Amino acid sequence: MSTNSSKKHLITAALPYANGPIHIGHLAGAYLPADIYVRYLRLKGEKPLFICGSDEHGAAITLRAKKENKTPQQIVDEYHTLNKKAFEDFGITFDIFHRTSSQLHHKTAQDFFLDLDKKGAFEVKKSEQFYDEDYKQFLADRYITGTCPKCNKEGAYGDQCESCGSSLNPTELINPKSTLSGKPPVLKETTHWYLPMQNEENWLREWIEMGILEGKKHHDPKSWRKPVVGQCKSWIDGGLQSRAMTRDLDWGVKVPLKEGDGKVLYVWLDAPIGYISATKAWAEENDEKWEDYWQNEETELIHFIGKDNIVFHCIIFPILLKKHGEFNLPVNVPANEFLNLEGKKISTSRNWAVWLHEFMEDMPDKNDVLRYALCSIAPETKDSEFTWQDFQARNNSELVAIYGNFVNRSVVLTHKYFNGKVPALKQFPHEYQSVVDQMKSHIDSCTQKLENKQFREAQNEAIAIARLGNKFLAETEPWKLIKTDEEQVAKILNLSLQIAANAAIALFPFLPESSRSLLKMLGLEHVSWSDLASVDLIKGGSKIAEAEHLFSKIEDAEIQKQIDKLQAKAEPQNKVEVDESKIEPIKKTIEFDDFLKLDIRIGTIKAAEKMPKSNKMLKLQIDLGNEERTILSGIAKNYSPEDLVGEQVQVVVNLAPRKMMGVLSEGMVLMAESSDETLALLSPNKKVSEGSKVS
Ligand code: B3M
Ligand code: ZN
Repeated sequence: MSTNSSKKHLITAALPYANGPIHIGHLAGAYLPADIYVRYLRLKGEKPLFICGSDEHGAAITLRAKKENKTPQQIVDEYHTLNKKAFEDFGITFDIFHRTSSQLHHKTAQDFFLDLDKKGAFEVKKSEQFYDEDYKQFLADRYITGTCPKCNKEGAYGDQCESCGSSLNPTELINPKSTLSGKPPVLKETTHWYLPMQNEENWLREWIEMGILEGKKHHDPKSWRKPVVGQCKSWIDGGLQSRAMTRDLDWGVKVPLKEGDGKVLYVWLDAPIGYISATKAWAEENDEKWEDYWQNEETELIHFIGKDNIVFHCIIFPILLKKHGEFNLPVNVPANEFLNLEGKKISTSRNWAVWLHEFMEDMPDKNDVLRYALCSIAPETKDSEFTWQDFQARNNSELVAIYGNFVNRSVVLTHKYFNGKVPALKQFPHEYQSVVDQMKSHIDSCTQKLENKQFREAQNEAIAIARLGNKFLAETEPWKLIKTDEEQVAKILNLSLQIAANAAIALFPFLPESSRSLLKMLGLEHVSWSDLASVDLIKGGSKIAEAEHLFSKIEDAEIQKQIDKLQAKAEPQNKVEVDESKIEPIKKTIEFDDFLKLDIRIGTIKAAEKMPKSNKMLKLQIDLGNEERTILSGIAKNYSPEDLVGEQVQVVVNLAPRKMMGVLSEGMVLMAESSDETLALLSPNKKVSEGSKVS
């Protein structure tokens, strides 16, 4: 059977932002499934082109640079190198890992933009946007923070609230502030190039719902994942709108028009074009034609991404490609859902993540195991969860106890009974036909699942081959039989080794390193997917190498260390960034006697209410043990009255009473004020009796 076809495949995996390292969520979301698929295609004899690179523009990069006091170029250089290595370490076999800061990319993106502009694809419109007067610049959405209008949490970004996940417009934020000056921004007029997406609704719907493009069958819409189609439909149903394709920013691909001076292309216009420029760079290096991949209708374009990128790959980029007119649209966009970690959402800012480069330092020989564990829980149809315990169990009870054990027994026994020579058989041992049938059925399912891009189930079918072999050995017990029936043992071991070879090939896309070791052990070098299901892969009489352990057990202590590390390095949920410029200078030194003049006591808040006509003041009734006092406190923005009842607080009780807003306030409640003006009450860290002295 020849599985080689003339069809070309262009496989892309989302270009990661070069503003931070890669974590397991990224790997499970896009890179691992893409790599599994590409390895499968290569084994079938196809020559897929596997493209990726760093996304080096956008406000995510400039913000990071500002935070670290570096230039954007320094940031992208640093993370491009780190991430490229992480992908190599985990066996992600891109044909090229390019960069969007390269000249070739800038030129490609500018030409693309100019082409669309000439075709009249854009509307040039003036609008009012937020501007920082101190810094004299327009503010990218990410540069504006404020209170989320949907969930009321502070710190929402101009484009999205990370607390509730809503996408926002910067003008919707309550109390918007520029992250540059910290001041409220002003609205100022600016010009941008907009893509009127509302005009594209009809063909998009036809393309996504029916797989029809320009009257022709383009792809099978049933092959698309339901959540992907669902998200696209709900975008279209919600009404597509014009979206600005340019930004006022100085980091990015410059708008190649005189009127666009000082502006750059929107990062979501520039980044997907990165797939095209990466293809060009690869073609130049390899003496190939990039057009074969983008402009030949026979080529299948597939984008592997995470679910947060669906609209860009299924709506915006396809519109751009179609407007250009000479490019293929993707035949599938197998987006994954999210991977959670130990019960929580993975969060870069809170350092709740397993970073690939750190994993590699801690467990340098477990890269295949991580691939296996992540594929076992791949979030293909719904969010899933990684736990260290599950990782350990997958290793110890599946890879070590089943696959490793089966291979080891087969190889060791062949050495013990037959001097490492594969016993030659005169004919196939028909008494074991059912085992071979079962193996074939796992192989067929595995192939089917791979074709359908159901990698989690495909891996299950592949490991089932090893499980079958392990069971076969356990049931036939050649170690007992050897005393009485050497000929039968020869048959058993021959078949075991053939099953092991099949497992190695079927598992190759998932566990490339261990498969390579096993194939080497069995003396097989060049294998292909079409070799599968054969029980004559290793020739009788050929010599196999000594057994080597493919996997090793992971002890509890090692897992506990990882769990502790995760907890220890995690930032508290509500950590407030330190803004040094706002830390007040320390006041003049005082004498101890001056300090003793203060009488500070612990009191319990018995009642709290808002002061009429004030959004700052609360009126508190505080029990000080031997008396109750009324005290006004300016904490209404940070606490609601009902949250305060029962709280213990520190009160300066000998402060002269003051009349405020018509109420006599008899003391002062102490609190901390953080540099972002958040107020926090200073409660004792365990309950004490009312009236306790603070000293
Ligand atoms: N860099 C977003 C992300 O990393 C973006 C993907 C670009 S793909 C063209 O999630
Ligand atoms: Zn929100």
